[in-house]
Amino acid sequence: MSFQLEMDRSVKRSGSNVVLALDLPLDQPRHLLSRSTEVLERVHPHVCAVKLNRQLVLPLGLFNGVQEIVSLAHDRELPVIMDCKINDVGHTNRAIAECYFKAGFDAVTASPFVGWDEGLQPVFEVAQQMRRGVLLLVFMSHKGAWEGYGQTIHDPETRKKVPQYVVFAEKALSWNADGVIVGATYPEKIREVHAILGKRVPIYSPGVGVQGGDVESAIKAGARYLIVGRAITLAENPAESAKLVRDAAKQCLRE
Ligand code: 3DU
Repeated sequence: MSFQLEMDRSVKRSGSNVVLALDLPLDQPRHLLSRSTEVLERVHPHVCAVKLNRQLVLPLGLFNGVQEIVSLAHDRELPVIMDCKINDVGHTNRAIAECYFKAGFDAVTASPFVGWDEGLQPVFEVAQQMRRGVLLLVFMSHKGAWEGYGQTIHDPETRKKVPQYVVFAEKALSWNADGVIVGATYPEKIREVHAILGKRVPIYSPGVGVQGGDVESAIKAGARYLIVGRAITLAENPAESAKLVRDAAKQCLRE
């Protein structure tokens, strides 16, 4: 089954389009592992997928602690995304993607700044071989995202002046990406990217809550999935917070 189909099924099954970013403050590895599994156990009925970050992989190790979390998510029927933002040269990119896929991850994130030839082509190749997904960063959620994703460039193919993120959205189509990332803090960018991608490539939007993004504006602009971390993981009641975000998103999708 393709990653996109897996996500569609998970949304139908869970009734949620919230991806839990399982980010927790640094701690002793064994505390981090038990806290991560505890949050996941509480929150899993209200989300459609889990996203892990290197801030968890580094202290826990990929084939020890992290694999345990991946298995737990799979036992709860949730796909797991590794937010590793791959951005090196091809042979190391391929090895990095392969490691995460062997550990059980269903998709990885990657940066289109490195290009296709000897860049992301090997990542898409290994993802296709192992039937996993690749999500491309198109416009990140932080303030400085403008400096890279927002710059105006001369498109070498058309020789026209275009915003960098528009070129990246077009690459998502031509490279057959399984999704793109556009920050919820820039709903106008979500709208523009959605106009390019339509229903073919879904938009995953991080930045809701602590970073200042808003559920309603992200969904109404065209985000299919919301990636939410600290607003859930650091809440007094993570399950309740996840439920609130899920219900707010559902409400906007109905309107
Ligand atoms: O701000 P939050 O705590 O909801 O976390 C957002 C997560 O999404 C976090 O793991 C971060 O690494 C990831 N992310 C962004 O915040 C922005 C991006 O453009 C891409 C990923």
